[in-house]
Amino acid sequence: MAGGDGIRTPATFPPLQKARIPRGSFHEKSLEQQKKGPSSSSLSVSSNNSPLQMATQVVQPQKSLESPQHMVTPVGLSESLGSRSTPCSSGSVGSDSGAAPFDICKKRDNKCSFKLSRSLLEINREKRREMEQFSKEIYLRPGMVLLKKFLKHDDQVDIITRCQKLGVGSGGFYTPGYRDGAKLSLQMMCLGKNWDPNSRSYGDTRPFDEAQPPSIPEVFRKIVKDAMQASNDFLKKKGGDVEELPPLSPDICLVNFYTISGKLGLHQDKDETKPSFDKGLPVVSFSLGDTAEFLYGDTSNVDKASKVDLESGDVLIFGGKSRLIFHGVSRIKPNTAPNWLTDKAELRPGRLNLTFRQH
Ligand SMILES: O=C(O)CCC(=O)C(=O)O
Repeated sequence: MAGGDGIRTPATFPPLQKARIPRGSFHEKSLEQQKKGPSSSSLSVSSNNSPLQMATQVVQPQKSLESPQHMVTPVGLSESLGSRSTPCSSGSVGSDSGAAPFDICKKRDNKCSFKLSRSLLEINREKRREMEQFSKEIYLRPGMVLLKKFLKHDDQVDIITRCQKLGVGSGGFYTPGYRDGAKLSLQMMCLGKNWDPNSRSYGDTRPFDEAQPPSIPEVFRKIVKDAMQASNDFLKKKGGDVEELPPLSPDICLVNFYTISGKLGLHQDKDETKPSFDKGLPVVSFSLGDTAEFLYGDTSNVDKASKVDLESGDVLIFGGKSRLIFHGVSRIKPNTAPNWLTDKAELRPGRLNLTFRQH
């Protein structure tokens, strides 16, 4: 494990409240706490007039056929980020041992086929509308590219279906929880290698049940490769001194399922190896289901972070100069998943996120 101390960890930490978590874990600190600073215990966030705010606008596809606009905005101080601590890949010191495996999909019929609650005609109409919004690349900053709507519809359904099946099996989703029994409203599963939130290190099995993480499906690797290719083609076209990113051969995938109250505090992904960082090997992130407000910046200061929406089908890549950016999820926007997806894949309300890395 490279990166020394602050692996996937914010730079500063508030006093522990409920959980007895090893000091320094980024799970300790909610976004709210990060905004307020280590000494604050208040839950509300007030002003939106911070001189530290930086506003950036880039192009984003809209729901209509008109000229697409994508907003990348600073994190407004007026935004209430709630008091929950960071979920999922944040904050686990235990598991839900004995509990039924978490199913990211709603109930299916006995034959395991999907029940459609809306007519195929309606679903196809919505799919056509979405396809007309063509995919698009957005340059967020050096080393950081967002591929809007990159994941094909069938691939999105396939990814959810595979994660659902893996998630209810051995090494599947579990509820990260605190030692005192407090639970977080987010589920996590690792593929390839296990990432242990307590030691912030990778291993072959997970400490609490010795389960081996399932392997990364080959189809997922192929999509990662295609996304890297698309990103580099885009960067090449951009020209100038824009850096292309080195190819990633992922051996780790963290799968997070955020419920609609899920969040993830600003942190860096620093648990991979030094050679991986030295080469600037990127993190490739798939978003499915409800939209996430994603924060990113050079420090763990939420007020200085920029914000971009990650919608279902989006692929975010950050490597090279952006490999160690601070990033997190400030909120999940309820009811924003495309209807065709929730109908077909029967995904629960919330968001599925897969981040691929190379150890
Ligand atoms: O959900 C996301 O988009 C980010 C996930 C993440 O930062 C992580 O798993 O380390």
